[in-house]
Amino acid sequence: MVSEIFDPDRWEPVDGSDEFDDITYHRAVDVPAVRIAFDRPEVRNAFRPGTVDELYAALDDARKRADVGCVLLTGNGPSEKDGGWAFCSGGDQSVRGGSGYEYREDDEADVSDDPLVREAKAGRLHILEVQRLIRFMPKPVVAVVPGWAVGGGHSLHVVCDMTLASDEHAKFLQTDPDVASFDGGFGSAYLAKQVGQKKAREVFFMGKTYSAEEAVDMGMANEAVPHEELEDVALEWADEMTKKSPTAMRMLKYAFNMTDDGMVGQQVFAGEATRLAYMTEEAQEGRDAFLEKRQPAFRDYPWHY
Ligand code: S0N
Repeated sequence: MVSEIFDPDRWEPVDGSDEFDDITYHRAVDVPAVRIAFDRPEVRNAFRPGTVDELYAALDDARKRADVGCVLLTGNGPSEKDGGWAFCSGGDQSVRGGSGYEYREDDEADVSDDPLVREAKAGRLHILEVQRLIRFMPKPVVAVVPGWAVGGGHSLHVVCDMTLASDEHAKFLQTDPDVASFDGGFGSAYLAKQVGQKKAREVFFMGKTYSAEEAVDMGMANEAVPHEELEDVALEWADEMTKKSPTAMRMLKYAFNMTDDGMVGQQVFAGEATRLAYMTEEAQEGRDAFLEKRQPAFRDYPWHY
């Protein structure tokens, strides 16, 4: 069983996804969407370095697929041990070393025999690379939260484009300062853009647990739905979003990002504008003129206003 609320008739495993140990990766049968799920319910879906490697690989695969328009990020459950549900409880504290999270013997994602590669990978905080991948991928990523979203797991839901939560089991909690950790990037500063400065400081400084309804009221989650319906509604959202113009969706995501992302946000948005400009006859005239060693006939093209 993948997860108690997962409908096997609506999904098929992505080729090669059986290589993953800590996540599952499926594509929907009738919607151009994928489902990527933490699969460590016994530790509330905490991520160890290998989990993050796998998550990055699956997200990057989804990013590059031209036939995928939406990514659903979730957590499998419940825990067989105690029935608890989680989206993700952040960094696995049991493998946290002196300067970050460490690969251990049972973490099979540490594939390199090269000691230099092993050293470079030691003590990593590369969940931040995953955050950037979510932020910059040209399609919506929805956090589908069936249970606890805590610490680095809370930061992941914050950086996702939208958050859908189980009204029964979803709980939102920031424990970073309880374990001497701090996400000073999207997890805190971007959260403040969503819920306001006072509330974001409360989330981190007080470490209160918020229900799905409270998260919606605060503006950090979009909707709370009955637990059993969570994945169906997530697919409905993906269906809705993937019926819209891929170009418009991409430009909108980057436009929303741009005001907060500085020069990098401008670069990403401008790259997409350049891609669109390349599709015009005017741009193709520039290329053809160069290849034909002649002056481009740009005066044949209108000065639009
Ligand atoms: C999630 C909590 C609230 C659930 O409580 P509950 O339901 O009472 O269950 P427990 O009995 O506590 O847990 C069940 C089992 O799961 C294990 N477990 C839970 N969370 C973790 C975890 N994060 N790491 C390892 N194990 C975990 C429990 O130990 C228990 O196991 P057993 O049954 O064997 O006893 C509650 O569990 C809780 O508070 N968990 C800890 C949450 C936490 O503090 N997470 C870490 C926060 N920090 C980060 O995530 C940093 C991440 C990071 O890499 C980062 C670095 C730099 C910049 C940014 C970030 C970033 O935040 O992204």
